[in-house]
Amino acid sequence: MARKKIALVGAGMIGGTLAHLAAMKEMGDVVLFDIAEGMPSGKALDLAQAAPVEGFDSKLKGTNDYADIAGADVIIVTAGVARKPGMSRDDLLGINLKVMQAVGAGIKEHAPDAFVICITNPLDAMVWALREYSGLPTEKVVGMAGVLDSARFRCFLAEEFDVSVEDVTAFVLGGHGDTMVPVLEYSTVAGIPVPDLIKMGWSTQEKMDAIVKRTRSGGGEIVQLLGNGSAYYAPATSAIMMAESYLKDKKRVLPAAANLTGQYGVDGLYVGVPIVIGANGVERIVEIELNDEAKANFQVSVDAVKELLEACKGIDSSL
Ligand code: TXD
Repeated sequence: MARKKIALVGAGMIGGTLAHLAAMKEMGDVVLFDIAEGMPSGKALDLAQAAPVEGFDSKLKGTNDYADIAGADVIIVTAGVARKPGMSRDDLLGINLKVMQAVGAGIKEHAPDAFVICITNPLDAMVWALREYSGLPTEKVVGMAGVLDSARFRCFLAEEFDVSVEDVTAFVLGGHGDTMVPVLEYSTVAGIPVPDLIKMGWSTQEKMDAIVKRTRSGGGEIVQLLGNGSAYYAPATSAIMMAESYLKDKKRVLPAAANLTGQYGVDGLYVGVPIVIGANGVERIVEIELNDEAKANFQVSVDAVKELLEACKGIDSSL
């Protein structure tokens, strides 16, 4: 049986970390694609030289040629540029939209059967554009943000409750970052919902509000500390979890940006919701009853995504 193939489009900070994780877990052979010359091959060679020490047999290859992603089972896209000082959100949108056009064409031509996970920001718009440009079925194209946002939330909750991160589950909806909607009623410690934990005296509503706020700006906190670039360890590990659920048909229930077709009253947009990821890609969209506050917050997220899509359509009228 042939080994699985994982193609990483964008071999920067997240791309390199994805390659390291995929190889260490022996998820399959790894191809690192980037437009930068030399760099993807350098990273692939460096990682290949870690193989004898770690004992993994995954083969690694760096490339500037889309033909090398042919036959990939999973493609994780981080290609693009991050916002630099003086650049507006629309400038960034215009540049990364062009990148998605190139990446979408490459995937369409060489790996139309892959399961594609998009990470490039602004996430909810870029995953939609990548789906449009690649022409892949909507259940085979998803965006990674919710796993990361909920991991940040779980990390802070575990710290506050002084319990293992493993016993904390978090439920988040909506867009990436500022418009993320944490649902406290469905966030738990070993099955006990957060509002009950507050009643039990484990924490206070004020502390929960502060944690929600910190989670929403979790990416910005790291950008400021790093001084050069954005988070990459947790984003990479989050995307790997989604890839594993697909490759192993685990049917994990994970928050991710998925194409909605009427769920939550939304049609034709990619928004963060809990989904089931299995061998068929997005196998189910989990639709729960939201309380009024969550509904209102979710709507803010949806409106923000709509605005971004309009901006994309303004830049490229073929969309
Ligand atoms: O939760 C989330 N979705 C995110 C998103 C969390 C953290 C970071 N998030 C976004 O991921 C971030 O705003 C960026 O848009 C992406 C990738 O972040 P990373 O830190 O890996 O960025 P790098 O190191 O700049 O890498 C981007 C690479 C770089 O090597 C470029 O040469 C390459 O993308 N690039 C391209 N590759 C292929 N094709 C094209 N056209 C291209 N343009 C640039």
